[in-house]
This record gives sequence, C-alpha cells and structure tokens, in this order.
Amino acid sequence: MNMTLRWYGSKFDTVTLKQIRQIPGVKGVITMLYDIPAGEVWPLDRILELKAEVEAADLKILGIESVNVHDAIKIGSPDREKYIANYITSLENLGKAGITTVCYNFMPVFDWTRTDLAKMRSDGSTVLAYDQKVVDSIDPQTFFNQTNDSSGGFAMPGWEPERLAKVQELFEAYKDVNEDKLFDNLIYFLKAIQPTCEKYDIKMAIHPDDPAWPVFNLPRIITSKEKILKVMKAIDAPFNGLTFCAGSFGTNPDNDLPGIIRALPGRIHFAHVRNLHHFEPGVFEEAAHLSSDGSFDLYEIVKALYETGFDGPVRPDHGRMIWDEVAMPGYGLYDRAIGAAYILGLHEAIEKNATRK
Ligand code: DNO
Repeated sequence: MNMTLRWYGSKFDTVTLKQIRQIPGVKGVITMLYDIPAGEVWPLDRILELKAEVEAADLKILGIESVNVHDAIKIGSPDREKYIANYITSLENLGKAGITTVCYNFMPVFDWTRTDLAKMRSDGSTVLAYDQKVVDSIDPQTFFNQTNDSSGGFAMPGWEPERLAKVQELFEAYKDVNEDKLFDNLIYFLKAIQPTCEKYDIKMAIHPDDPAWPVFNLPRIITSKEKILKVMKAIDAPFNGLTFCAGSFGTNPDNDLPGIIRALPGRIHFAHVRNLHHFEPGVFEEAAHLSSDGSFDLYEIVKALYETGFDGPVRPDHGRMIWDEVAMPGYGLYDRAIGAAYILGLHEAIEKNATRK
C-alpha cells in the first residue's frame, strides 16, 4: 500500500507539499483541480502543471479525488450526454498525464454530510460529527447554509457553492429518481466511460455514501457490502472498483468493515482509513485514527487490506483539529500525519508478522 495525504492544491490548502513530504512514509498526494466545477473538462495543461508542482516537491500524484460527476448524469436527464463526453475528455487527459486512479461518488445533491464541523471533545480537540435528529429537524437549504456558514470560510469538498446555491432546484430535478433509477444511471455512466478507462488503464473508485443511509429522502446506493457487490457485478471489469472508506461504510454499525474488504479482492483501488465513535444509532463523531479512541478495529481493517493484496493508495481520512491548527474542517495537517504514521505502524507489524518465520 502507498501512503498518501489528500491535498487541495496550493491555492486552497493550508497544508503545504513540503509539510506532506516530511511525514514519514508518505509517498504521494491525492489531489484534484479544485476550482473546476463538476461537469467541466479538466484541461491537460492544468493537469500537467499540477503534476509538475507535486513532483517538484519530490512527491507523486497517486490518485485524483474527485472528478465529480455532474447531477445531470445522476438524474439521467437528456443533457447527461454532454457531461459524460466532458468526463471522458477529463479521463483522457488524466490518462495522458499518467494519472490512473480516480475517486468519484454518486450521491445526489449533497456529498458527505455532517451536522457539526467542530464538535468539542473532552481533550479540547474538535471533530466533525453527525446527529440524525438535526437533519430531521431542518430543511435542506437551511442545512446547506448552516454547513457553509460554519466551515470557517473554507470551500469544502463536495459542497461547491455554485452547485448548492440551487438546492431547491436540484431536489425538484431528483424527485423521480429512486434507488433503481440512480443505480441504472450509474451503470449507464460506467458503460460509457469503460472504453476510455480500459484504453488508459484508469481505475475508477466509487466512494461510498456518507452517511450510509438516505439523507433528506434522497436515494443512496453505495451503503453496504451487498450494494457495492451489485455495482461490481453489473460491470464485472477491473476498472470498475471501490474507494473503501471505513468512515463512510462505518456510519452504519451493521457494516462489517473487514468483511467488505475481504469480499472485494482486486476491486478496491483506493482506501480511506479512519475511525468513528458511535454514541447511538445515527449519532456519531469522528475520532482519532487509533482503535482505542473510536468504535472500529483499525488493526483488522489494515490486516484485511494486507491479506487481500491491496496495493493501491491509502490515506488517513478526516482528522481532528488539534494543537490550535486552523484548516479546512477534517483536513488539517497534524492529526492526519499522526493517522498516517499509525496506519503505517499497523501495516509494518502485520507484514512482519505474516512474513517472518
Ligand atoms: C469528504 C470526502 C468526500 C469524498 C467524495 C468522493 O471529506 O471523503 O468528499 O471525497 O465523496 O467523491
């Protein structure tokens, strides 16, 4: 496995490539052209410029998170063809630049959802948290505004203002999209991009829905082992893979996280490893990565990745905000660096234990 850190680019991220380079064991970044709205083409020169910047810092681009999918593709509206064509051009340009792991999601309207971006913990750190009761008590537009207002002025991934300024319109456009239709639209999209992915050996890694249940009655289709296996079987080709995200699948305590990994050998192209602390069904906060700080067994998660031969990029996921750092919620340097070192430590122990006589 190749350890990485997510990086939003020098214009948007408080964390620098130099800092990332100094985290032991981190070989590359997971990045994106953060200023390009979903649906628009990623120009080759911009991709090459980004690649050169990362390589000048002695790192590599080991994956893209995300080339976002336009809502027209998820809704299946007639203009989806234009957006699929644009997506294909972006993939071709990434392929030409030698970047071959692409994370994306198929969540309607909202990407990941949290009800508190800075919940105070007893040690004085702050974390992202979720309480279903809050979601149940407000309308989507108010929810979006509240999230935006509490982000500390940072543009957050998946919460692009230009898209979410139209929350009501989007809800209207999704009114006839149920789970089956969303699933069919995903398969339609994957079939359309398949030849390009195969030509450039691009691995598409769908990100699970976060949380793993419908939010504001919008359908969700990547929420469990059964559901992701259905997508993998519908197009049984290596390009069609998963971003295994412990924090997203793990929002539902019924999901057996190592079991999901073991069910998908060769189809996990990217891994997000982190921990959550569950309080009651539908109420959780993001913990430090350490097993003892949350509800997941990180040792078993890393062991399942190791034993299934996972060799793709892995990244620590959202971190706590600690040591007075000011950064995009979930994406500070310090706690993610601690998370990376911890995951690498687990991996080293598991590997030595498995290979030493
Ligand atoms: C949140 C992230 C998500 C993720 C997308 C992938 O911090 O985990 O925004 O990147 O869902 O497309």
